[in-house]
Amino acid sequence: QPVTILPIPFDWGASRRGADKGPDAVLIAGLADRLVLLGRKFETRSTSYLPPLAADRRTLLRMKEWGRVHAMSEAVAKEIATIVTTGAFPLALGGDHSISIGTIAGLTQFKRRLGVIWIDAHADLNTPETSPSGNMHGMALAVSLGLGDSRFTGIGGGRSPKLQPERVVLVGVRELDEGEKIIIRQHQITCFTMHDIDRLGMARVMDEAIQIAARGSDGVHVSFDIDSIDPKDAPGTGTPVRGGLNYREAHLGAEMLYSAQIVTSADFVEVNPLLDNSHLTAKLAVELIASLLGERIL
Ligand code: DIR
Ligand code: MN
Ligand code: MN
Ligand code: MN
Repeated sequence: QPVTILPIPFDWGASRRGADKGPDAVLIAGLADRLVLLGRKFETRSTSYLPPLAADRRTLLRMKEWGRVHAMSEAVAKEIATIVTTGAFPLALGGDHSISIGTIAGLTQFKRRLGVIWIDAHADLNTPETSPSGNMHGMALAVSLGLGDSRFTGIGGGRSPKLQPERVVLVGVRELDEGEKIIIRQHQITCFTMHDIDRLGMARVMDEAIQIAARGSDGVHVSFDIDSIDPKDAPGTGTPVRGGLNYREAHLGAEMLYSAQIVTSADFVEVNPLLDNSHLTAKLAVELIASLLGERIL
């Protein structure tokens, strides 16, 4: 299956600037060469589908830059839907994690029972009411579950919620806001924290995550926030949290996802090259994408 890379240079869902340089950083770090080595056919879309976001000044204390996030999300949903109709594997390069509002809205126009594996230090389950920051990248998964402002839960047309909580799995979580803990309990969302990974090991956690996301689903979307990985290995990200996945745990997860043959689309988000002179983080993203798409040690 060919891969279509969709660069989404957008950082208004986060408080620090620079994640909009993520797609370029990942492409410069050699993503295309890596896919050629893998023998995967691919194309890279231009960013001309994005409307002129700079002119949009609509903002609210509890939903910062919502005008720009909204315009981006609608454009991304449309573009992802187009990619799905071509039969290609959509690979979205963020951008901050608010881009997943659009990717999931686009995918679920076709996949009504989409499973999601959300690999992240955070849960991104805030609503405007629970968010301490007002940053919309912290609301992306909530929006996809139909929680929050209707201008966002309805992105991409009609149906909300886009996702069913029983097919959503969080992996790598270690920093939750109080309101997010309540939402996880209320909706019984499966959440494998770093504590679980320490106790059970990454292999067991991924086996269970794959089962839960794939059960009864018509596709599985992997939304990979690079801040899930320990800041020692992924320093270039806007909200680093100590105690994350190590290099091999992250690869094992990606390799197991490929082996399971369930993944139908992916996002790689929150790579911020302005915070990483070493360029280590973008390189790591390339390696993980390769593992997710079938690269093997032997
Ligand atoms: C925090 C941080 N929970 C918020 N979220 C981040 O602002 O809602 N998500 N950084 O990736
Ligand atoms: Mn910027
Ligand atoms: Mn995130
Ligand atoms: Mn995060």
